[in-house]
Amino acid sequence: MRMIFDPRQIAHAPALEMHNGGWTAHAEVPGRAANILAALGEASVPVDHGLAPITAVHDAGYVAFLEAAHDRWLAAGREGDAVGYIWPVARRRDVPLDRIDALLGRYSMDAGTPITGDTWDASYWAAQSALTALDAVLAGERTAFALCRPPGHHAGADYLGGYCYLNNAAIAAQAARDAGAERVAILDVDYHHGNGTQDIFWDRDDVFFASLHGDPRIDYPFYWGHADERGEGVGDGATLNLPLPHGTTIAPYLAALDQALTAIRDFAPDMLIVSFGADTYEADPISHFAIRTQDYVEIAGAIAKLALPSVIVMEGGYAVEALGVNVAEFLSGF
Ligand code: OKP
Ligand code: ZN
Repeated sequence: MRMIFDPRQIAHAPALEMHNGGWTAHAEVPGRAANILAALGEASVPVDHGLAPITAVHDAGYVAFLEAAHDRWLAAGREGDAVGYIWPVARRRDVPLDRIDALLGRYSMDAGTPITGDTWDASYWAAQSALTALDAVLAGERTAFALCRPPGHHAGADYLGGYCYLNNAAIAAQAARDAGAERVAILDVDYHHGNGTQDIFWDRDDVFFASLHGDPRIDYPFYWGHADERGEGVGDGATLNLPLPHGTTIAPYLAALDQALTAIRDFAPDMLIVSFGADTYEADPISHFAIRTQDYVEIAGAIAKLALPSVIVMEGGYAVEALGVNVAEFLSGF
């Protein structure tokens, strides 16, 4: 199976995230990619597809902000990573935003996703990795794996959050549409709900979004991912959310997965994008399911039975020592 990764995805290393009222060491560390690479062996570097497929999904103002944010932060006399501290909950939408702090609030959803001097490059090349994995599948390979880091599924058209800056899965899905796939399904099996992906395709009927995740009544990202969210307008019914309780083991997980796979079969897509997070793992430090290493083969095997051309995009997974093995198990199931 083709694996895509760019070394420029490593340098992004935010120091701290806001956690339980204080700043703690950031969970989305460069060692995640190193551990996966060590388990997989060879990965090839992505082809540069430029900005167009990124701005086909993301707001141009947001992309310009993301690219310039850390320079503006430094120009404002700050040091370290750029993070917002005020969010436009009841905002004036007509006031042009000038201060970096105002922009950070406008274009972010949490304080867990700092922008470093290396964030733009890492995010850009993670997106290019997803696009290059898509190329392989469009050229006839059954499955390709994009080792995306930073992850993407929490990033919306005009916001960052949840360790995510550019939505790699959404960018690949849109690029698949633009390359001629008429219907694309995204299956999100990260522990957390893929709110950014859901938002991006919320009112569309050409991209189906299905997600299994920790119940947002008790888990991040709280404001999305509830079972009654089904899409809107022509997109009504093209979103499927399957929230699951803490402690979910493989049997109930596979039962929920079966529901998602049935819905995807009914949608009859030409292409599948899998947002894969290994943070469903029993020993993940920030998540609460009980999936074991050997279970990933079974999960992947069930997905592979769809027999669709599939692009697998890396999302979360924070038990760093076990991450590479869990990813390798998942990919072997394909
Ligand atoms: C990213 B991905 C703060 C918790 C914030 C953010 C989780 C982001 C997960 N106490 N957690 O979906 O793996
Ligand atoms: Zn996650």
